[in-house]
Amino acid sequence: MCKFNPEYYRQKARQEALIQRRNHKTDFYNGIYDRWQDPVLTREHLPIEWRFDLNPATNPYFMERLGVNAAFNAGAIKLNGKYYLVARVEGNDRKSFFAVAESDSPVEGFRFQDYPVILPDTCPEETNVYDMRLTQHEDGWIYGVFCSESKDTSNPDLSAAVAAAGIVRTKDLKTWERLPNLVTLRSPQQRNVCLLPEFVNGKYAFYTRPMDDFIDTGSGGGIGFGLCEDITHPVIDEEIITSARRYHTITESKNGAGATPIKTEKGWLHIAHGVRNTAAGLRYVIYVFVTDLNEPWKVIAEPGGFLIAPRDWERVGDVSNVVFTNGAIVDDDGSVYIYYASSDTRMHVASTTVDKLLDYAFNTPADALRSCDCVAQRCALIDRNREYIESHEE
Ligand code: M1P
Repeated sequence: MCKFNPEYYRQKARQEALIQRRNHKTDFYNGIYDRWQDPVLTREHLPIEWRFDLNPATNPYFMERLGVNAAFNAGAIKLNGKYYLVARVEGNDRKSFFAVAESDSPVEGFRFQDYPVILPDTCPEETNVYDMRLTQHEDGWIYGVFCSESKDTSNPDLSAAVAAAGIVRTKDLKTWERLPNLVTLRSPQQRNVCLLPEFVNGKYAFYTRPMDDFIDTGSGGGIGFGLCEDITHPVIDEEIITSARRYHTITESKNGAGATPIKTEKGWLHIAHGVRNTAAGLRYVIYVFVTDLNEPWKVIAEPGGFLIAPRDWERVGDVSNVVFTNGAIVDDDGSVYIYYASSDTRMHVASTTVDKLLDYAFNTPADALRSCDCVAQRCALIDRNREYIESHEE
């Protein structure tokens, strides 16, 4: 009998071509960031051995035995010169898990490691895990904060669930120590929680997302901020709202922390997500705000509108009309790579620089909140441009 099914070689070759494909900037232009043509991770990047039984004796038809539906919402970190994405991989069975992909390049060539992340199974009620944010903390650990989802056993509704923030830590992205889930005394549920890389007043500082419910944030007013004394018994009492939800803006339905905040000379740069409702369902976009370096709960700049919204084929996927980020990498030369998923299906990259993002954050007008005032904002821009053109005419 043949050692491998011939299809194995075909699939392997296709995957190798996909991984080795060169990526290119698209001609999309807004002066703020570049969009790259090809997704950096898709379900087709998942190793063949994770999906197929390669033994022709037990798999004569070379069937996919454990299918993978999507690879998306990846945390990101650069370590020892390599770019790492810790992706949310979703099996055909709807359960998500984490898997590390690495590359020498920030925009192409990501290859999954040999095995998925093995999380210590310390939480028997946990059904699903997803959306890890990675923080290289000044205490020397790399923390991964993610959503830990369980069935709400107090609610007879079959779909009722509870979201909490799970915490792991590692030094090498290979061995992971699980810590207890974060307890937020004043919020029943949490998702999109992210750890700041530095202590604040000697404490661990988290951006949170207080929620009354699993999907709806309810009375949760936006992205929260809270301090915790001991990360091995993580408890947050008070949560202060930083970037607030607002009526008729991109954050009306909800918002949430995205990539781990980037420290800059002007403040902590946040690349977060905002959600509004539409007749076609929720629409997720990515936006920016900056918080004060010394008081990181205080927003000091928040440009109006979105930074990245779903475009073209990004609009379509398992949960359409969604772009979502939980990872970005800053390189030594100030380049920023924003890793974002489209429609809960695949991962893309957009590239920019810290300088451009700060210029964008501090010089883009804030949301004027009313059409009338938005028109005034736009007319002011037109006036300034007309003046500029007139004064520079030959
Ligand atoms: O389906 C869109 C996103 O929905 C959730 O985000 P939020 O809690 O802000 O609604 C998350 O489950 C995320 O994984 C998902 O991409």
